[in-house]
Amino acid sequence: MSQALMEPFSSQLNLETGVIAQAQIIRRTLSDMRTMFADRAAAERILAEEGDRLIYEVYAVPLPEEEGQILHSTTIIYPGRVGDEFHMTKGHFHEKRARAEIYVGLAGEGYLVLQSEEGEVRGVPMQRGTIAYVPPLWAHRTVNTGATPFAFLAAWPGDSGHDYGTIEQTGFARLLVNRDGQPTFVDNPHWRR
Ligand code: PAN
Ligand code: ZN
Repeated sequence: MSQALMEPFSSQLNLETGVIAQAQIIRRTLSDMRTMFADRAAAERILAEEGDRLIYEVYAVPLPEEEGQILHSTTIIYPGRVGDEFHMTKGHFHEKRARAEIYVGLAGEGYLVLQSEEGEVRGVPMQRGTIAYVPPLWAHRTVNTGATPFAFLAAWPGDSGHDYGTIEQTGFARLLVNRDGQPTFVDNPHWRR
């Protein structure tokens, strides 16, 4: 069977900021995630008093989402909190649960937070130079626990797909919050399987 040849290409990544030139940019603001932070009253207060707030950006290299491709993008999470909870991504399972992913830390500091279908949670600290591995079957989210933008590069199989609905419904069982200036995992009061 013959397959059409794709032209090789490269992209330019700014290693200090995480910005990829000529990428597709997705911006997620607080209003996109208003029910995902545990302190929903704090989210509504920010929206009413400050207006909407940029939480994170994704710079994606455009590629077909199909088997055999390696999709890649960077994520930049801006520093801040909603209530005590640090700014974070929405988080997702891969639709094909058996698809893994690699994250490479570029700037700032944060955590990769993973959750199994059974609700077990793990946290992997990340900084510039960290290679963090998301094994098959784990939902994953990243959290900026620092005072500067947290940026990382991600690469994953082209046929993974993204299941956001499960996490939107259940949330993560544990949250990363600020306790006396330290990032600390606490139980999520809204958690339900
Ligand atoms: C990452 C994420 C990115 C944004 O590239 O898509 O960090 O997070 P959400 O997709 O949860 O909004 C990845 O895990 N791709 O599979
Ligand atoms: Zn993923």
